[in-house]
Amino acid sequence: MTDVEQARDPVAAVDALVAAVDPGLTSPGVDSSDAVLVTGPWLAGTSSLLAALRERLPEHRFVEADDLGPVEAPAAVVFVVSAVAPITESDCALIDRAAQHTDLVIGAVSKIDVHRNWRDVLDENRRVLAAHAPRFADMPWVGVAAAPDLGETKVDELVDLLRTRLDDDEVKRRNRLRTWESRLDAVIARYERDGAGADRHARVEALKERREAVQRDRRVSKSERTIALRSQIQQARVQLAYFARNRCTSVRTELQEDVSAMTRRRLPDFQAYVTTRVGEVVDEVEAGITKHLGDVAGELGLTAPDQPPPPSPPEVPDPPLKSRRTETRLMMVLGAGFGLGVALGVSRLFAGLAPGLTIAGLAAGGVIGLLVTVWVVGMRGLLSDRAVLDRWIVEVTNALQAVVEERVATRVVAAEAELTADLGRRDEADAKATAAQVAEIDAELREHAIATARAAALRDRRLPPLQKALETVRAELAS
Ligand SMILES: Nc1nc2c(ncn2[C@@H]2O[C@H](COP(=O)(O)OP(=O)(O)OP(=O)(O)O)[C@@H](O)[C@H]2O)c(=O)[nH]1
Ligand SMILES: [Mg+2]
Repeated sequence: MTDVEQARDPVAAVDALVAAVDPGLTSPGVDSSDAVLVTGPWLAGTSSLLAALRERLPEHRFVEADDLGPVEAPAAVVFVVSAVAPITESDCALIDRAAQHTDLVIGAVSKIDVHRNWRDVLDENRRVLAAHAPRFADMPWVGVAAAPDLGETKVDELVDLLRTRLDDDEVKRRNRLRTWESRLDAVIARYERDGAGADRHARVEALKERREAVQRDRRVSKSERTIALRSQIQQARVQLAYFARNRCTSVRTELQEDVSAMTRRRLPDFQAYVTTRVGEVVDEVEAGITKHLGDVAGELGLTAPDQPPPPSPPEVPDPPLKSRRTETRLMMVLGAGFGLGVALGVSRLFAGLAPGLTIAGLAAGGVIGLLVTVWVVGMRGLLSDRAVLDRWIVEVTNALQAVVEERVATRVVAAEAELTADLGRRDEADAKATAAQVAEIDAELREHAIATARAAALRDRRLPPLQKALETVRAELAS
């Protein structure tokens, strides 16, 4: 484009001005269009005014916000607000957005046919907007009635204003300057945001928190598991010892009951029976230990400890029944004496009652005396055997108790060692997993830091020319 053409085209002139500051800035990325944007808050009367303007100025294109292209800068913005009340903060945000690429903004207070005090509202609107942004301090304001309940439409002032301003080259120039201003503002803000890592801030914070949480969880679970293992082992020790003692006590009671009802016939098999019962108790306690330790391991998520070879039950010695020779002989003598006494008594009784039966009496006395002797000796022997067996049972069960208690102690100690080792292995695996997780988080944090540093470098490089361009544009707008 030649200088002459540039002088004729105000848009090209402004673009050239900016490019002179920074040759990289060739276009603001927004096209200057000839459309007039008519917009305003809800129910302000926008559509009515738009229709009226289309009728009065058919040579111009009027659009509502939805009809405007995304990169289209309108030639003018008519901001419609109802005369019913002054504008609010949200209306200010609306006008900011509508007029971001356009310098020519005209305020239109609508429905002035029904609101007599519309001039007060208009003054208040002017004041509020001027306070909101200095660029709106000098904007023109008009009153309109595009769809009055009675009488004619009143849009003449607005129509005249648009007619004179829309063809003004100075207005076009200022519109383009305004487009550049808002674009440069946005680009600078973006560089600053990226350079400060604002968009990454939330993610970085979340990552740091996760890192912290991962490490804390690991520490807590490690110490929790160690404490749990210790207390479970302690409990196992106490409960299993109690269980073993209990089994011994009940088997002793059971066997002692058997002894107190002992007969001669059962006597020979009794030792074998006791040996079987002792073996059963040893097996029961062994099974109890295995189950309890398996449960402990299961509860802690560890492998159940290995089962050692079954224990050998304690030796059951012979009951000391045979060593009663002297006592037996003594019993024989006493029993014989007792029998002789009975025999004499019986034969005397016969002789006294019937002297003819003396011989028969003698014989009967002898037989009865012999029977009594045998019975007394036998009874005495059985009672003494029972007492011996009772003591023997106590000895056997004491030995049994010592064996099973020792078994409990050994197996609990072994299980403690095994479970602790397993826990250590698991802790190590956990530590590895945690370290991998933390490393992953650290890698992402590093990436963010690098990206932010890069963005900061880019910002430092790009900001000075952009700021210079913005200053130039603002100076032009102010002049
Ligand atoms: N008295 C009077 N009423 C008007 C005037 N202009 C619009 N209205 C009424 O205001 C209401 C809204 O008018 P619209 O033109 O549809 O307003 P809008 O801003 O396009 O409304 P939305 O698109 O729904 O937000 C309608 O009931 C119109 O009749 C006016 O100048 N005088
Ligand atoms: Mg509408």
